[in-house]
Amino acid sequence: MAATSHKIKLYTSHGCPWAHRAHIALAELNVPFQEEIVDLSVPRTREYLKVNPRGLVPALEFDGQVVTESGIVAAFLADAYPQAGLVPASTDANGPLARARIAFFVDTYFSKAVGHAQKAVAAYADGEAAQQPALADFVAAVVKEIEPLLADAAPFFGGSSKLTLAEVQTGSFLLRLYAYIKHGLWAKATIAHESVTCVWDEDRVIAHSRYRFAKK
Ligand SMILES: N[C@@H](CCC(=O)N[C@@H](CS)C(=O)NCC(=O)O)C(=O)O
Repeated sequence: MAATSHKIKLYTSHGCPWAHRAHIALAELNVPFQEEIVDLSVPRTREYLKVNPRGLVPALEFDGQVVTESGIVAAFLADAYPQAGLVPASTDANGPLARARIAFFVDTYFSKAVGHAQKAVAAYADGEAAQQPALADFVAAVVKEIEPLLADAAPFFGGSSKLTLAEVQTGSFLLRLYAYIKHGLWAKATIAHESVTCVWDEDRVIAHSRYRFAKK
């Protein structure tokens, strides 16, 4: 698709982390688009169900064609505007591998880690002890599944402040994760507990991680 102007309309709800993916992508592309807020507190209108029969947000109308499912919407936008550099084209020399690495990272984050975080947050009302098992599972999944991918990520994503499709797909969930911790819905007491912090040297760990995950 050439860099001509396209008619873009995003059906969204600002509280939805999935729809948020499309907003991140569109912000990075820096293209004008029309926005329609879908009220999720009431049944979907007949008009909206014609756009997206699943009744979910986001839905993207692009030159009259509808694309749904946030991961597909974000990847579609990245492909439609290759000049934005969110992901290399599959025809680039390094493109297929970079695309595979990004897709695997995103898939791993969502299939192995996010569910545990959501489970821990869902147990918020039952107290910190009830959140512990899911929290431990989340940390274990990050250590086992995510960290090894970050170590090799730098040539493909995460190596600079420039967003790639990996951050487009995960950013809204990372925002929520940090906000849950900040506002005490998740893990705040745990990560402050002296048994947890007894061997913790934040500066040292961060310096080591910066070194380990630096662009080689
Ligand atoms: N797999 C979908 C999930 C989208 C989704 O679950 N959206 C929620 C809002 S966050 C929704 O539309 N829910 C409909 C409802 O609440 O009735 C995607 O990635 O686009």
